[in-house]
Amino acid sequence: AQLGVAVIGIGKMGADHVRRIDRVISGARVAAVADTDRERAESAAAGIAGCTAHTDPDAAMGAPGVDAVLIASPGPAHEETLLAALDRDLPVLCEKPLTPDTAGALRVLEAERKLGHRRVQVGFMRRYDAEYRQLARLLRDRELGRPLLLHCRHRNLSVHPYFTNEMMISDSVSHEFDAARWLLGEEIAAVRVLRPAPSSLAREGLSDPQLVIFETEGGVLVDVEIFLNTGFGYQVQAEAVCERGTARIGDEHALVTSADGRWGGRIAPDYIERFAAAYDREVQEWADAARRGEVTGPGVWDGYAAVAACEAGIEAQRTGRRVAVEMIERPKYPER
Ligand code: ISE
Repeated sequence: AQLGVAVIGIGKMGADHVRRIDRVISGARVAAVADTDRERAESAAAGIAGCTAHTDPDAAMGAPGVDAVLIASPGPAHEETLLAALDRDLPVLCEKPLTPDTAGALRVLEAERKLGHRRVQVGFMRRYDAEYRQLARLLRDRELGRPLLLHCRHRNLSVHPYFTNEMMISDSVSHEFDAARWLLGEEIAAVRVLRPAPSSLAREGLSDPQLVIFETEGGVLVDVEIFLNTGFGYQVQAEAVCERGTARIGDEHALVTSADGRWGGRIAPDYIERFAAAYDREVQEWADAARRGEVTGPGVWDGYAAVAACEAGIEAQRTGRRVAVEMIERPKYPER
């Protein structure tokens, strides 16, 4: 039988996931949608056979045919929906951030631990990107020796005027925190933030770009250029510097044209396009695992670790100091 998914939050990401579950992946269908804006929910449900529209996430989770939940609402709304989903023992795919702060993340961690099995996956889609996977394998197998440095560039075409300095860490750099933990297999120990004189193209008050530098427990240094108003496109790049060589991803060399005395290629405008294949694979693997009663992707612990690093990052941004990441000891946790 197909996995009936309730999609909570029909913003940019939620709408894309509805399309993906409806038309791209196999073995799953959209059984319900919820959005605080009723019209949005109704227009998302229209045309999908058997899909009901709701304004209340809990009503969507309880709707007929719902076996799993995909949470794509704004971060501050995640905790309540996560706890309700765990209460119903439903498999969850939750977009990042897991929660806005570590206190909330720990409550989710505790609820899942009490349930006795893993149910929640966090939407760190870079783990499903083909190039990231190649880099992860190379680093894990120590093909170029031990990693020493990781240089990251994370650039957006533009962001909404409501984007804050804090969100540059919690919404954007959270991906590098997770990617670094996953690529290097180590927790993050401390974070620093440096800010150049901002671009005049960023809105007043937004310190764009910023340089976020962090250390892993094993002493690898990671630097992240976070630049959200580039005006030219969406770029996510990483270069690992290892003892015997370097490895680099995200250079977009897919198609290079030569014409009119110039050579060049296209830059994706946003994450929806840049990570389309990664999202497809992420949601397909999540749904396949959910049908077997398993979670195979990044879980609550990974979500918590990223939130803890973000908290330190925001403090470092505010104070200009090096801030240590504080985390609880990893609890004994069910494997599946
Ligand atoms: C957005 O929320 C994302 O998750 C994107 O991957 C990131 O590039 C962007 O900066 C965030 O706002």
